[in-house]
Formats: sequence, C-alpha cells, structure tokens
Amino acid sequence: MNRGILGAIDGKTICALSTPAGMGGIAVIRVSGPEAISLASSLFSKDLRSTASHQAVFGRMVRDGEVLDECLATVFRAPGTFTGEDTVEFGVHGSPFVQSEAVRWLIDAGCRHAGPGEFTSRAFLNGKLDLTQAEAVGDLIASDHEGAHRLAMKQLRGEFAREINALREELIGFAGLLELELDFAEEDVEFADREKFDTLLGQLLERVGRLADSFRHGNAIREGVPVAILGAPNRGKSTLLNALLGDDRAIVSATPGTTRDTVEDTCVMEGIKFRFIDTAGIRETEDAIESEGIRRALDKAKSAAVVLYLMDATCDGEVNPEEQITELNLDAETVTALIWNKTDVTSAPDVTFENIPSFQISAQERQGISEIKTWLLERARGQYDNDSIVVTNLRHYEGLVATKAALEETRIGLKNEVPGDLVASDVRQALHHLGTITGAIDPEDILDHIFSNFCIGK
Ligand SMILES: Nc1nc2c(ncn2[C@@H]2O[C@H](COP(=O)(O)OP(=O)(O)OP(=O)(O)O)[C@@H](O)[C@H]2O)c(=O)[nH]1
Ligand SMILES: [Mg+2]
Repeated sequence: MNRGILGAIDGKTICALSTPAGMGGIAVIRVSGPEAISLASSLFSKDLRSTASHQAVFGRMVRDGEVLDECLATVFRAPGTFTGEDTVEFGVHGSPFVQSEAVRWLIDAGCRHAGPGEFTSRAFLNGKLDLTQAEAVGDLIASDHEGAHRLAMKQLRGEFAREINALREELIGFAGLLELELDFAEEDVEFADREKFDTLLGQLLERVGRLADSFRHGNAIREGVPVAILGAPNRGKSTLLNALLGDDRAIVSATPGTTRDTVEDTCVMEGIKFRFIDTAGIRETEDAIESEGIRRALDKAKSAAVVLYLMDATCDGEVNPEEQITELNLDAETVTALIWNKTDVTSAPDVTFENIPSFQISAQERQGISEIKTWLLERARGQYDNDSIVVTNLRHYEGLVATKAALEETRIGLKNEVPGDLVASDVRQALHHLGTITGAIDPEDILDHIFSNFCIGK
C-alpha cells in the first residue's frame, strides 16, 4: 500500500505498528495527526487530553469494558514532535494478537492506517526535516554496519543539507543580479561584474564537483569498499579471497582457469564494510566463456577502490609486475598493492616499487593476511573516516552532476557573452537541480519515490 505524498497531506490521524516486538518485548504503536490525543484517549483507561508533552502514562488499553493490555501511552504535543503533529505512542506487550488488535481498535476509532514512510513524509511536509534528512532516516534504519550508521547520522544532523543550502544561497544572489540586469536591459548596464561572476562560478563548480566526487567514497562506505583480486591464473586469487573472508567462498583448484565468473562477498572489519571480489585469471585465451570472465575481471578492477595484484613467488620471479599492473589500465584513484603469494614454498624476489606497496603471503597457510587487512583498514580510515561531507545517495549524486552541468553552461555563456536572459535561465536550472536535493523544489514523483521505499510505521 502506497498512499504517496498525497496521503500525508489528507490531514487524517494515522496509526501503525512502528516497532514490532517478539513475545516478551514491547511494541510501539504510533498515532499521529490532529486527533491523535483524543482518539488514543478514547481507548485508554486514563484521560490523555490534559497530559503534558513528552509524558508517559501507565494504564490499560480498553474498549467497551474489554481490556486488551496494560501499557504505557506517551503523549507528544505539536509542534515539538517527529512529525510536527500531535502524537501518542503506545508501548504494548509483544504478543502478535495484542499488536494487531491494538492497531485494529485505533482504526475502528477513526485512525487511518499509515502508508510506507508516512510518518517521515509528514515530518518533511511539516518542515521538521529536509529531504536529505528524511532519506537519512531510511538509511539509518537500513544501516547494517558502523560506517553506514555514522554516515546516516551525519546526514540526519543536516550537514549535507546545510552545504547545499549555502551553495543555493550564493547562486540566488548571483541570479538576483542577473535578473536585475534584465530589468534594465534597454539601458545596457551590467550590475554584475563578469570577472567576479566567473570567479564565483569557479568556486561553486569546485565545491559541487568535490561533493559529486565524494559519492564514490560514500557509496563504498554503504555498500562496502570494493577490493578486487586480480592476477594470472593459478596465482591463488580464490585462496586469498577465502582467507580474507575467513570462509570457503570460492572454488580453489590446481587447474588454471578455475574461476570463470567473478565471486564476491562482504565482511565488516572494525566497523568498515569491505567487498572482496575474486576474478578470473587473466591470460590470452580462445575460450569464449573464459574471455567473458576476463572481461568482467577487468571491469571489476576499473570500478574497485583497491586492486590486490597477485603474483606467484614460485613462478613469477622474472615477471615485471609494474608492466602487468599498467596493462590493467586502472583508474587514477584506484590503489594497487602487489601480493607475492606462495611464499611458504619459496621467498619472493627482493624488488620494491616506489608507488606500489607489496606483501609476502601464503594464502594457503593464512600467513600475511592480517598485514593486508591492517593496510586496507588504514587506507579506508584515512579516506572514508574523515570529517568531510560525503554523498551517499544516488539521487543526490545525480542532482549534483546536473547542477555541475548547468553551472558549466552558465560559465560558457558568460565567456561567450550570450544574452543575459539565457545566462539567467542556466542559473535557474542549476538552482532547480540543487533544490531537488533538499526538497526546496518538490516534484511530487520524487517525493513519492523516496517515501515509498520506507516501511510502514516509519
Ligand atoms: N603452496 C601454496 N599453494 C597455494 C597457495 N595459495 C594457493 N595455492 C594453490 O594454488 C592453486 C591455485 O589456487 P587458486 O586459489 O584456485 O588460484 P586462482 O588464482 O584463483 O586460479 P584461477 O581461478 O584458475 O585463476 C591451488 O592448488 C592452491 O591450493 C599458497 O599460498 N601456497
Ligand atoms: Mg580462482
């Protein structure tokens, strides 16, 4: 059931099981809307209509003399509530019967069952949260490790929204001057110093670009930092994957070309999620399936944050790893480490490279694995754990990319001295795209999409 954003503005009092509980736990049933306190009161043994805000009252849920449960009713008065409306929360016992019956009683009394995300969409519509914060509520509920949780909390505090609003404000000032010029078009005046404009646009582009670039990190924190394991066949890539995960995830065999498709899995180390990706061994081959596997391996390497390039100490002594890594054509931002494997049989050649850290391990004997993990963690902390604002949401990223394109158009327009109204229209475009991020501009379909991804009761 999705009532969309329109449901949230029908003014009805809504209710839902907000926090379900198992036997022995306490379930929270949330009621929100103009009639919340009187409706809740009509099913409670004590009158809640004079209860002060943020106060819990112990009593019984009762209807026509029939007692359903002994419970707490907590009253929250508008506007100091999550939704911005009067709210009552019942803490009832976690029996499936009591939970569903309590909601049914509330509906019989005149509440409407809340749609997915409807409490949060009401909070947004009542100005309690901006869109990025509302989305952060969804992220918070979905966060399954410390890194994702920390990002969601940061977004919920509104840091990202503040930065977007600051950008908008500067742009609005700029747009105002341009519009003023248009009003005096006949006089052919320029209120807005072109050179200053260009400098301002340069700064805005830099900030928007930095935010957009941070999406790569933001996404990595949420979905797991992608670490791809690459190398020629039989070097021990699958053995290393299993060692890193501490699990028998991929098939290991002495036959070169064992891994055809990519195999990946995540694990959380010290609060940071990593996504390890085992790939097909890279070599010349006529085999169509193997070729496809190799293509996928190179693809994964390109989108990875870290590439672990595996060499075999027993047979790669004469190979130049730098050349092989160069052939992978990696992104400039991708970090590579050289891993000499099978050092239980023979030690690795004593060569080091300036920009490529190297490790000597035995994946089979699980030796040297913790050194790789420590290195990965140190890198991830440096990169993902700092205080700068990080974009984690694809919708925000797309908004930033569109803003950047509009700002670039504006800059080109100014340089080519195109008429002021065209420049002004590009600036309005940029403002529009920034506005869609925080919800300052709210096409209904965007809002419905966001809130329908929530679950009922939130
Ligand atoms: N002695 C020794 N053997 C190893 C080590 N790691 C892997 N092997 C062996 O090397 C062979 C290949 O290992 P895999 O992990 O399947 O190698 P791979 O790189 O995934 O190979 P492909 O999937 O074919 O590309 C197996 O027989 C492993 O047991 C190691 O550290 N020491
Ligand atoms: Mg393999």
